Amino acid sequence: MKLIRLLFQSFNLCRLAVLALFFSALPSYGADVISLDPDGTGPRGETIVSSFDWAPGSILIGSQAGGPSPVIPIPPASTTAAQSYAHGALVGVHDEAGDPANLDGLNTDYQITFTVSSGVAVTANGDGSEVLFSLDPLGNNFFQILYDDVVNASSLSGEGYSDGDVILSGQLVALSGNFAASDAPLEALDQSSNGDDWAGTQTIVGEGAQQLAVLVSYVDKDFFTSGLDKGSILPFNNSQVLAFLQTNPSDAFDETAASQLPTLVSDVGAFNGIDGPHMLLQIDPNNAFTFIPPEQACRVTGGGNDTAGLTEGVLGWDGSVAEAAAAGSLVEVPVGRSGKTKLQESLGYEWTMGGQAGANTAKQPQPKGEWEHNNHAGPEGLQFAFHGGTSSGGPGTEIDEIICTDDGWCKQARPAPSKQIDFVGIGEFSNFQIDDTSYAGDGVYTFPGIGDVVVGSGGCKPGNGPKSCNQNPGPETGTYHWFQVHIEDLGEPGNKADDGAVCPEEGSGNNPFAEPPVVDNIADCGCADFYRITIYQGFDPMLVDGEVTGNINKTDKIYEVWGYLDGGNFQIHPLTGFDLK
Ligand SMILES: [Ca+2]
Ligand SMILES: [Ca+2]
Ligand SMILES: [Ca+2]
Ligand SMILES: [Ca+2]
Repeated sequence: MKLIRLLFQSFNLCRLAVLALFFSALPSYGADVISLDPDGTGPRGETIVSSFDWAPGSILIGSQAGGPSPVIPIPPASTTAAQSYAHGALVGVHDEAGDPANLDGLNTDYQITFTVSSGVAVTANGDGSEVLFSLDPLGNNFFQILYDDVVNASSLSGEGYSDGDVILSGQLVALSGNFAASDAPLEALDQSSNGDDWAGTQTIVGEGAQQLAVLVSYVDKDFFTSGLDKGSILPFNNSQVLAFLQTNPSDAFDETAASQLPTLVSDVGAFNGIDGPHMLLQIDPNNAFTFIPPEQACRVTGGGNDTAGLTEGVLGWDGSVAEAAAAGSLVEVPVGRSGKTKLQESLGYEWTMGGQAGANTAKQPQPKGEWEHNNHAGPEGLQFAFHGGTSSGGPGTEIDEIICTDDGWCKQARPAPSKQIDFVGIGEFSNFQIDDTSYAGDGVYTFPGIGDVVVGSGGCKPGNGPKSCNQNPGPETGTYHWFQVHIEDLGEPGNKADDGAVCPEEGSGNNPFAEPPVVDNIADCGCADFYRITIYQGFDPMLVDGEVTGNINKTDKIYEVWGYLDGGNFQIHPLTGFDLK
């Protein structure tokens, strides 16, 4: 029974300091009001709601498919992959002013409930007295809100939470928080007002708090009539306490989104939190609403294998790059002066790319990302670096618009609203080299028009001062170029295709910026991540208040390569609070 003693170590300042650091890295979410019709097509009208107040409910911590079993007791100084299951019922809302409000008929004529399950990584401190929670994307993951005109949710049996109509569904995309056991003696688990229904089962005592975010993938517009859509975020705060005082510990939980009757029977042993294999806690969640237009609800990072180019916690690009190559091809080259030609194998192209689109970076003022594409080799000696956005490109270069297509995510990737993303913007070349004569000897480059590129000054920029211009003489900017990037986030890491996967050479074919837009193609999750960049003929930029104006060419391509990644990884993510500021 060493763990009992371990669990009862007192909470100390050192652990509080760790927690403060942990919470400082969380994204924050702006709150919006929604219009809710609580009975859908029923007789009640809609009302403005700023947040949902859920009644105290139950959460079960158990084993994750493929993970260690049992997970309780949680070993000190370790991280355990677990699975959580929870449910609860709505008791009230807050109105537009943030004040408590009732919904007419709630819990008498109808009921609104939720069920949720997700993977959770549980990290215990050295003496096991406190755990930190984070989202484990490998676990099964669902969240749903249900409407039921039968009022039948039972906190003790755990039944009746999942048997209504699904009016909102989504996935948990962020989770953090803690639970700390106190040094108080064991208590009865079920101390709710109707007495002990748990036959004297005892529990450790403690409390914790969590922040969570649900990415919405479906809303029933009969209920959520405005202010919420596919791609929006539900930010939650939650408290967990032991023992149960406000409600009953539940006997059972729903294991899947399709479940209408709980099938996972709670088994906490004689001592909840000590015996296992499950652990129960009383929860008390609330959630607000963050509206995001569905077509703009995602962002992307790309780069190295380990990081996908993302600096965790900062959400900027870490500077690492992914890589790919276009296969060589046969080109006709002249032989002698007789006009004869022969087929010769070209070298193909090799390139690396990385960056992010949709998140802020530390380098203001371009708020919507940065992208870098480097062509390292090609049949005409083509080499260049191309930058869009932030100070790595010229002033005013930027990522202008981002559109996601192909709902959902591939199992091995983290929860995201979409599998494909396209973004367009303005960028600039540097370190540009191409042979004077074209590879085929016909005076025409493989990419006609690419020879007209003028590179930027590489440091002599407005705002950098005359000293920089003296050291780096040249034009303030080179030619500016409209560009488009298309990414399919399919593999994780994105450089291996599965046997039997259908991976078209030119990708899915989606192009939301085409006229008319092409958005309905579904990519195969068995493929590696896919990338295409298209760069258009340059124009001479004019900067007005830092904004690029000029005759932007969006029709004549001067460079386009595509392919499945040979190394590195793209990750499409839901927008976080960081991205919304
Ligand atoms: Ca109604
Ligand atoms: Ca029900
Ligand atoms: Ca009870
Ligand atoms: Ca990927």
